[in-house]
Amino acid sequence: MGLTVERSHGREVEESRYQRGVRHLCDAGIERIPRKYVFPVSERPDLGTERSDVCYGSSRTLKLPVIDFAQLQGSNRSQVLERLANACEEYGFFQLVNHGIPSEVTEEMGRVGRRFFELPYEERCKYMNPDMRSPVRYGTSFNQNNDQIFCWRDFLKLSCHPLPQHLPSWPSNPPDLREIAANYSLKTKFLYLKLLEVIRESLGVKETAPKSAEDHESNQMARDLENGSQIIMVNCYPACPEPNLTLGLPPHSDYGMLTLLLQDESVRGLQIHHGGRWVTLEQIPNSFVVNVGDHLEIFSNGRFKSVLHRVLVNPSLTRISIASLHTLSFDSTVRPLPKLIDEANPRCYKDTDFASFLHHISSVGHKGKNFLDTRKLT
Ligand SMILES: O=C(O)CCC(=O)C(=O)O
Repeated sequence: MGLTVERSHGREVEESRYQRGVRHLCDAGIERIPRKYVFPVSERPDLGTERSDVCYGSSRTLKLPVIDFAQLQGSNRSQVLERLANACEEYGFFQLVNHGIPSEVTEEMGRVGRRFFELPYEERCKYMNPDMRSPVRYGTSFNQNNDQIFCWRDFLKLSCHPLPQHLPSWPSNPPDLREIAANYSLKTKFLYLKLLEVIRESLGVKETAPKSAEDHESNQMARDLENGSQIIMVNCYPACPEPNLTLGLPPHSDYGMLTLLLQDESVRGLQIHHGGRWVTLEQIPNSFVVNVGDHLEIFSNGRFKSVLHRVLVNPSLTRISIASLHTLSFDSTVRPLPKLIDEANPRCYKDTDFASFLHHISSVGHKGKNFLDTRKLT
């Protein structure tokens, strides 16, 4: 009896250690990863024999289609629109260059994100909060309340809309984090809205004076998108002594319309599921990796794909990435665009909203594309 109580107390102590995050675990110094982080053999990454730090996981790499944002404003617009639509259909991802956000803004954001994770645990943990709905959260794994196996990631979540409401609750340390992240959020929101305009055009939607109920609905949606949700996730994947046994993030799709991802230029790690296998994305300096989320897959009635992706960890380098996730406001509804529904292309998805996604992940968890699957009409 005494032994059982002691064991269960030991497990609780271990569990509370993991709840403090990977960075905290690594600060204590470890040579092997605890069992809590070991994925089943079938879910582990195949890292081959590659051992160099920067090229880690590079045995199968992929160059994403490149979209030159500046060219969308010029005479090549229709060709770029076509390339964009093809990328969203075939890969669910593309790489955006010449996007107009100065490199100082993106570099500062990456640096301040890194500095946040270098703060002492006592400072970071002020923002620890197990409630997934909380607008500001420092946390670990994917969903630390539900995950049986923890992934090798800590994160800082910053809700950005409306900014004046949320800004005062963002971390006050590092002292310049609020200013840098606020500037970054405004610039990425502007870029997202521009991109979405282009994406809607590539799906055949034009902003016109409303002539029909359908036009009204479409214009209402444009307004909803402007007032929509933006969440910045600063992801930190500490160097891992056994990267072949775990993942920084397990396979998942993003819930929203679009995600603009700023990758760590010196450490690869993002893999997408393409052509039936996992491939590591090659990086292009000064670019964003942009991906289609579940809401855009629904809106496009399945034409654009919200593709599974996951993250590898590195044996000796800490990787930082900044994901800016955009979608409708919390209570707006997304549904397939009526223009894209006909006899040959019947409606594929039920109406959905952000609130039901949050309810789904906090109760069932988020594995693969399981949320999108619940929205499918068979
Ligand atoms: O770190 C990355 O490269 C990807 C991050 C990601 O997939 C996410 O935040 O959902």
